[in-house]
Amino acid sequence: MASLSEAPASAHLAYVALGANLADPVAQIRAAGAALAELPDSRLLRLSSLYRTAPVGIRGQPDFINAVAALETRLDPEPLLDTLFAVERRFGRHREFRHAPRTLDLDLLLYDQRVLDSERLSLPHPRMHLRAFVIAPLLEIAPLCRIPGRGVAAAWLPAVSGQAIEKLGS
Ligand code: PH2
Ligand code: MG
Ligand code: MG
Repeated sequence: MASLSEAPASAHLAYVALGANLADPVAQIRAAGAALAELPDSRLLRLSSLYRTAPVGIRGQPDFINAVAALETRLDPEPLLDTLFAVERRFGRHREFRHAPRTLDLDLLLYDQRVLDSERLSLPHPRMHLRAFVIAPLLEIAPLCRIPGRGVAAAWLPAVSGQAIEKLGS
């Protein structure tokens, strides 16, 4: 009989934000979507449309391309974060300074309805509800999505309505 430690890990629902504003960001985000479909012990459930968005909280940078992905994963939050960082590195991300322009940024937004605050990872992502570039693509693929401590994601649309965002055709 299998011991408890050999029992298969259970499946979790995670949402990941994708962002890029260097080196053909549309191609970067498309390729990153394909990379998310290949993550170990995980399955890509949905990938939103791509959105062209004005930089939020930073000045003098090119527009971003953003999207949000839904993943089913058997990885725990921190190992999942490690695999996302590994994908960023494969896409040539160098962490020069906070908010430096990037070829690819993958942010873990939600992991089930888990609340977590470790040195490396805060769940839910602490600023996700204040960013049109997260809320709009998230609602496209998960209209009923809830953010722990913040209520339904849709309730935050008015708060981000001043941020420039344009959905790209496919
Ligand atoms: N990411 C940030 C800060 N500002 N603005 C937009 N439009 N898109 C982003 O992905 C983004 C941002 C920090 O990671
Ligand atoms: Mg980010
Ligand atoms: Mg990041």
